[in-house]
Amino acid sequence: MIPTRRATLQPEMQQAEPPIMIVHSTTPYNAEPPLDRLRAATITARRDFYVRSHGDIPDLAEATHRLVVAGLVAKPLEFSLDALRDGFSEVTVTAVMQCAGNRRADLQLVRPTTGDPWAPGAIGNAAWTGVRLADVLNAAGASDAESLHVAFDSCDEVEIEGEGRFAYGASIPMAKAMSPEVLLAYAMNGEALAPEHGHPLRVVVPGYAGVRSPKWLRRITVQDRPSDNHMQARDYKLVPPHMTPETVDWDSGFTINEMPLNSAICEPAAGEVLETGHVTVRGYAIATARPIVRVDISYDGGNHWIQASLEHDATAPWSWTFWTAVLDLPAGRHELVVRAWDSAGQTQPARPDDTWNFKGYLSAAWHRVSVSVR
Ligand SMILES: Nc1nc2c(c(=O)[nH]1)N[C@H]1C(S)=C(S)[C@@H](COP(=O)(O)O)O[C@H]1N2
Ligand SMILES: [Mo]
Repeated sequence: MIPTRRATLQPEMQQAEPPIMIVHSTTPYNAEPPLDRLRAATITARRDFYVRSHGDIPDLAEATHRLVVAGLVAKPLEFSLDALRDGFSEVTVTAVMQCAGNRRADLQLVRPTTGDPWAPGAIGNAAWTGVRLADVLNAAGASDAESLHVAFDSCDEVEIEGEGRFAYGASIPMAKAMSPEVLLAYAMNGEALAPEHGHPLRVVVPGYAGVRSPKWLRRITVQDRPSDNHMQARDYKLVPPHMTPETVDWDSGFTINEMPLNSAICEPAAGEVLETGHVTVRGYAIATARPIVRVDISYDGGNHWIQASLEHDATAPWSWTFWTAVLDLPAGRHELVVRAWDSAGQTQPARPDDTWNFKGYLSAAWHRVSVSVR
């Protein structure tokens, strides 16, 4: 048994400035920052970084932790953290981590779904430091055949009704595993990984849903099929809208890997009462594998649009785009709306109704915030 602890009660998790989080559950610990905190800096500080955990946070000692690399490899390997650091070149990749359930609350306005009602805060951007997964796989003599999968096993235990208790696991296709941005990370924003983010070692798969970035990593297996872990096989798939928890056929769903184009208004907050005059609207936009080229803001529910100014670090392709628009709003109620465009001319669906699914995944419709001006 791995010793576990309650995330919210641990003294080592307490920080100088106490975090102000919206806590969806304490056991397991699931929390997201208020949106003005999320928009405060392009690199999200630990105190403002969402936490998505399916079980208790394991208490792992870096000195005794080991990573096993096995399966379809010429030479199975085992590493301590020091051996990983000494054996491979260290790289830092700035990348967004985002939950497939980010913005689920909007889908729940259409019809109920399972899962926590995440606002647009189940996302954060960090500078992840570690070694390339590809380098470790190559050291083990893994084949890079495109039909292979790289499976990960973690130290935390998850309990699911009807499934019992099992260790968290997931997998990614070999082609992504061999991509240079995919890391085995031991640091986040220049500090050792925090317990809630996977200390001492996690996977970071930029562009993919957070579920494919296992925390508290203990084993990598190269295999000819995706992981058979519950998280990979019977969860985190997009299923058609007619399916329910009772009728779901997981094999007909598609695995959520790359995340869709999305954007959200972080300021002003929903329901905010503003003074007449200039109103600064701020938020984020995110695309996968393509840049955000335009962000439109509407002040009247989507009839008229203006273009926001964009802030993106061209050297950080896996980072998000912050945007800002200044509006001049007369007195009254206004529905602010955002939609982003990527360089392939794709944009977000207008209504959450069009993408509703009972798990509440990939909520990416135009984000709407109602405010009043007096
Ligand atoms: N071992 C393990 N890894 C995990 C999870 C988990 O519960 N256990 N949750 C996943 C999910 S669904 C998400 S969205 C991200 C969240 O990462 P964060 O808590 O560091 O923000 O971790 C992923 N990795
Ligand atoms: Mo997630």
